[in-house]
Amino acid sequence: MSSTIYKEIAAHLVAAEVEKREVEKVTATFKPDLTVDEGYLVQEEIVKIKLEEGKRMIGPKMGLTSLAKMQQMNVNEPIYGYVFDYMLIEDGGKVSLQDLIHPKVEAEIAFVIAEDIEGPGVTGAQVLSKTEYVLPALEIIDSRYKNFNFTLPDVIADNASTSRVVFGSSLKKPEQFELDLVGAVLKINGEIKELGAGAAVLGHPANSIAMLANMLSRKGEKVRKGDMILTGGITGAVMLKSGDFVSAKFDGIGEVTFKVTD
Ligand code: OOG
Ligand code: MG
Repeated sequence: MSSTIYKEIAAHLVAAEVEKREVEKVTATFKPDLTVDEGYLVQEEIVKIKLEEGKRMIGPKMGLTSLAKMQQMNVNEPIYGYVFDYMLIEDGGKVSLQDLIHPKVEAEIAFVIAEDIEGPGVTGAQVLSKTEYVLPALEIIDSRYKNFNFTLPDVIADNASTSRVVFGSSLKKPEQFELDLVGAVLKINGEIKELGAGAAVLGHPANSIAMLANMLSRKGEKVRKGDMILTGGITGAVMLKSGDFVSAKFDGIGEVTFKVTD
């Protein structure tokens, strides 16, 4: 099939993001038989549009890597998407609801990669030996689809709902921790909303990066030195409202916060 339809769907989803309006899922409109591979073709077109607009890519991210997330979104496989510079919010910074559609937040452990990691066959242990730092992160997801209602190909096409990312300012060497045993607490206005441990993410967050490297290898790509990568929400995501003060704390690793405004 010609790539026109993927370009058309990509332009439609980018317009929804830019105009801050929700749209019906692709499988209910453009293409009921959209496959996972085609979802990634649409995602690639979105990446092209952003790069053509002069946006800088920060790196890939993983999503739907914990049971909590898979159950909440009613899908059963991890996916990846891409983070761009305009999505970054500084630690302690502000996110305005006016810039977004219906944002939710999730607590994640992020990795800074020390050396290129090329699949297939990459293991979590290999990832750890090529990791410079780990750090706390909060991802603000904002599916362009009405009510976050999507199938696996839909959410892949929508760049995995990626919208904003707050990376924490405390960088730690990974060998100081058993990342699977690290506890995570997500609070809003001081109230605990979700909690979990690193092991929620595919047994160990490093396994998420290994899976990413193995998935990227299918199209001849790799995880790159310097990439700062989200490994996926440890718990379910929580809806945001104006005035929320959001914090995620990871035992020994540190805390990351932001504030929600109108
Ligand atoms: C898809 C994005 C998932 C994660 O960390 O699991 C994701 C969604 O839930 O809308 O970023
Ligand atoms: Mg996420």
